Amino acid sequence: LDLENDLRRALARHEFTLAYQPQFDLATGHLIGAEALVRWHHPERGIIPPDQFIPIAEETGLIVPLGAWILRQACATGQAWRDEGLADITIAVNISAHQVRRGQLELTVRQVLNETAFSGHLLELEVTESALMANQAAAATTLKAIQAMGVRLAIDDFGTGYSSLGYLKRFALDKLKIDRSFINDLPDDNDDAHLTRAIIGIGHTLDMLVIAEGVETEAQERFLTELGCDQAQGYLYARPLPAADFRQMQIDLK
Ligand code: G
Ligand code: G
Ligand code: MN
Ligand code: NA
Repeated sequence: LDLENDLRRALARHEFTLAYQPQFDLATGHLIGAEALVRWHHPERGIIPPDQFIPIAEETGLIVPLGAWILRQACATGQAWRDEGLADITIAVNISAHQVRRGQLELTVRQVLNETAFSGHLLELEVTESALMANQAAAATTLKAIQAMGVRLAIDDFGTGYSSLGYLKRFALDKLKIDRSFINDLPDDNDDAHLTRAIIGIGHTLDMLVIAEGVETEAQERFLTELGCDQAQGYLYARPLPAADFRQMQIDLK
């Protein structure tokens, strides 16, 4: 079992692909974005989910070149869809704490936007609470510079980290993603219903858009719409799709 060595070779061997999960505006029903999610097609083991190799990539530092590849691939794909005349949508890319800390992120984002001609205004970076907490001063500088390119920042898995609410004020984040653990038992679970309402209130108080992840049922969708949640993503709409399937979905929705 040597995933680490395999991981080192995987980039050069083009074993990674991105899947795209659609995001919808709850008020209009319009497709507004896609979250890019990495997949590893291992030659012997088949598809390895990111939960099993992202942690290794983080420990070994391989997340830096892998993360740059993911960002470039996502922006290039987004630009290819624009070149085809498909409607503008946001492309959301997950960023590890390690990528923020290593400090090359600002340069990488700048280079990728230049190389791909993708508009910074259509790019969203999803960071976790731990990425923001790790080195607050440095992270704030890096992320502010990235926002100056028009790129939006989303706080991912909100409500599951250790952090205080102070960082929400400190970082002027653009979007809040409610973790799917809060969504799962809606609308019946009273605690989750109240927490979700409160989280939406926090997001809106700080001028953030709020998106719910892991939306699986129409009852959840209805409840979130009533609470004024802005956007939703989840199996109710679609699983993460290969790029070709996502493109076809865009054409079908046109
Ligand atoms: O893709 P899945 O549907 O299995 O994602 C599992 C987890 O892996 C997600 O919660 C996410 O945090 C992480 N992940 C998926 N794609 C990426 C990626 O491109 N970069 C990083 N850093 N994490 C990712
Ligand atoms: O941590 P992050 O939010 O980036 O993770 C996204 C993960 O959530 C991916 O593993 C994706 O496959 C998964 N996911 C997306 N929609 C749903 C859903 O409706 N239900 C469940 N259980 N998982 C989902
Ligand atoms: Mn995410
Ligand atoms: Na998430």
